[in-house]
Amino acid sequence: MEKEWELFLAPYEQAVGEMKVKLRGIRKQFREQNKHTPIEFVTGRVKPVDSILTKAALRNISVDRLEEEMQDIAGLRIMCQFVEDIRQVVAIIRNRKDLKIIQERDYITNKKESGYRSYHLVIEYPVQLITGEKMILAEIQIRTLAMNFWATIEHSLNYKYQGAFPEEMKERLQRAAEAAYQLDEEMSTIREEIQEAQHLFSHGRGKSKAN
Ligand code: 0O2
Repeated sequence: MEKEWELFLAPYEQAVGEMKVKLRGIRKQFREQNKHTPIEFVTGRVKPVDSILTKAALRNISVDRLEEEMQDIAGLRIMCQFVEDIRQVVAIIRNRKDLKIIQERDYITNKKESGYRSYHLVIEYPVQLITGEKMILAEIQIRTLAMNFWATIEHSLNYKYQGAFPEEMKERLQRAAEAAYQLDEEMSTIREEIQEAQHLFSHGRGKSKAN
């Protein structure tokens, strides 16, 4: 990689590294307290230079405006077991003092035409450099394991077909997205029933102890 790009991307690498530690820290705290963690796992990446250049050309972003106009050079992804966990993760992130949410895109309520579902946050995150503080834009994608399964496969097929899916493939992917949605719904129902049963059980136990 050219030295100039390496220098440009260094603060983004730092931001992604720090954010991964912090988001994994949330998961650790839930586990330590024996609570259901809304975060199953976290990944992060800095966008490769060739992807930055392709996206910049596609969106008419000039290279000297990348810092201001490309929001996902630093990208974090949070995977959750249940759809309900996503709201909880957003609420936790909203409460943090070390970053600022500047945009939210809810592709769960409003899924994309492709079938893509995820909750996106664009944040401002300050990194401390030897030259002082630098504000970095980063995108956090929050999704269930089922949404991630779909998006990962669709993304790699997209790469293969360069975004120009044959109509049949497009329809199949839309149907697969619907199946992933149904799976999330079903899992939520199962979860609710388990929670209700646990509540009844502990309530019942409490009662018999009192008697
Ligand atoms: P990468 O790093 O290859 O994932 P838009 O103008 O709506 O197209 P914008 O403004 O860039 O998009 O922001 P958006 O939609 O909030 O976020 C774009 C990112 O969301 C993409 O990044 C993907 O990671 C993900 N994404 C959005 N739509 C889809 C989709 O249909 N399928 C899949 N698999 N992922 C999607 P990039 O730029 O593709 O980069």
